[in-house]
Amino acid sequence: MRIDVVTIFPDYLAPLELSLVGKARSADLLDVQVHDLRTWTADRHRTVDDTPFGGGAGMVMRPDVWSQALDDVVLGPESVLIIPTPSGQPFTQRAAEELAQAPQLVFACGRYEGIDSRVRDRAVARGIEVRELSIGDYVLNGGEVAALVVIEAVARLLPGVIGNPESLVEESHGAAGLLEYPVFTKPAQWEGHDVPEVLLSGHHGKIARWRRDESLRRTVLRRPDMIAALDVSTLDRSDLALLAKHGWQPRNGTLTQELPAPE
Ligand code: JCQ
Repeated sequence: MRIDVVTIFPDYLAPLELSLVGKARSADLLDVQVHDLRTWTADRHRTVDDTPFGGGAGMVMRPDVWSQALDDVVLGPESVLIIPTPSGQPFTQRAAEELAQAPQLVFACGRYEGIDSRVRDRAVARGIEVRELSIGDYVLNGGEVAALVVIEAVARLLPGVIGNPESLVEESHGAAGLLEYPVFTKPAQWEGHDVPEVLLSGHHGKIARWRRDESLRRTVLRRPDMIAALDVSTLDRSDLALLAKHGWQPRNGTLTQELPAPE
């Protein structure tokens, strides 16, 4: 895969030299190029922004500079243009899996109040797939950190990047739709905290059941939205019994939470 990042702060992308993404690049599994948007300015001050039409605080990134940059960087009709923004669709593991199939990802990292909306419209009009993505409900100063997040989530899905691909199927936000169970390593007793006995038992059936229960319990407590999204046909009787104890009842193929009893 080829990834291009266009930004006014190329140094912000330095972590792409490190760790898993850095190794994927060294192994030629991934080609990452970071570009300074100001390369495509035409004036002496290398201006990338201007005041917003309609008034208001802050500045907006100029469409002419961005279109010059994207015309040079986007390779073809299979490329995906990603614009990190708090007003984008939520970035999820499913989105990472889709993006991992593309031959090229181009990240347009905006700053100030964002990029003139016609940059997106023009790319769409030219048949380029554009994804405006949010990595969460908070505001960053620019798209660079969000681009790092998306790149790391996608890079680890590329063939050959992770040694044991088995570890990609069991983890949180995998197909099961549940959070991961808690994990432990040696020593079995540490500072008065013991590893749960079942994990030392060698009884693989009991261990699998315990882990499943812990995943369900965690998801109930931390992410009720994920419980509501479960497909009941993927749940066994033991799952349903645990969920019932937490007030979740199957109804029409999904789960609904019973109302707390009135006083
Ligand atoms: C991404 N959650 C927050 C901020 C405007 C393209 O326009 C803008 C981009 C940003 C940077 O992205 C975020 C963000 N997901 O702040 C403002």
